[in-house]
Amino acid sequence: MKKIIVTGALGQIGSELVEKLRNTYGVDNILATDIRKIESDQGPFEVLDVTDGKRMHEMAHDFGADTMIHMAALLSATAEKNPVFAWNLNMGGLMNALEVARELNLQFFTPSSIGAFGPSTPKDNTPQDTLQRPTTMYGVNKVAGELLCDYYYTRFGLDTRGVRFPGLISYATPPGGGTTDYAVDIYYKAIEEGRYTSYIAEGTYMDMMYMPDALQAIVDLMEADSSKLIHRNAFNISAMSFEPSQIAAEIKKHMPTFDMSYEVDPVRQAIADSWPNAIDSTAAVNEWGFKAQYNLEKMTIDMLEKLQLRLEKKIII
Ligand code: AKB
Repeated sequence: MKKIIVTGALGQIGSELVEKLRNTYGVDNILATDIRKIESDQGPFEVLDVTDGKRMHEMAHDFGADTMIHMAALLSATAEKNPVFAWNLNMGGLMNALEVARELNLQFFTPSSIGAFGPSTPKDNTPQDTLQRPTTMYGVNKVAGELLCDYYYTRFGLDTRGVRFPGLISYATPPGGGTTDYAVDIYYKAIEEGRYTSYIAEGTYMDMMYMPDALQAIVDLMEADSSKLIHRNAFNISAMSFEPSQIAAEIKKHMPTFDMSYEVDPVRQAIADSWPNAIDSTAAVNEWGFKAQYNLEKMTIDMLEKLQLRLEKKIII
């Protein structure tokens, strides 16, 4: 049975991941940590600033962890607003986490992103191994992080693993500061106001995934047979690729009066334009059996139903 310490546990992925890990491995085997304090504890929780490596070491040691899942990081749009802070948090936090994992010999997971690609990367069917010259601070952090995780594996034999997440869509925890967040906001606004103004331009394709598939991918990769992993870190994974008018059309099937207009934000549009249209997940499929259950149609049905209930306060994960 694994004993896992999770950083960034109150973030968009972290909050749902902790729930899934507790259901999978048992409540007492998951230590959730975050820089913010949780309102109601559902299991072991500690306040942790990931730039404090000493405290991170103490917590992982005292908990008896054998695994670390390092999620704490700034997303693309926020990182662009404050690049120095983003470097210090994203890279400083990752270095601390890798060092703690090395010192305590923990299995290690951290996510990369489609943000690790840049304008010179092939846009369609983007290969697993390809040109990576991102033009954002977030992208620079992600490429450096991928390389660092590879380095800790080859240099120290640390069992590092990771994926390149696309935009993640969830009804449970709102995202914060990402470029792909429009694909979450649109569902909230559709239910609350019946209309949405997209900050991403029509025709801008990006990879996306529904949160249940993202969480399952983390568990599957961490459980995968190590000898089968050729890449280990930064596996391309995607469940769908769409542009704003396609998600709007899908919502309209269930809410015929829904209306979408555009007011493009040049900063987030430039980031989106530098990312692929659709990445190739073949390496993840072949090396550890990655499979997504949700496409745009199935996700939209689930998202509208669950979000409606949530906004009416009938359901909270
Ligand atoms: C973002 O938009 O910054 C993230 C990502 C794709 O990494 N959702």
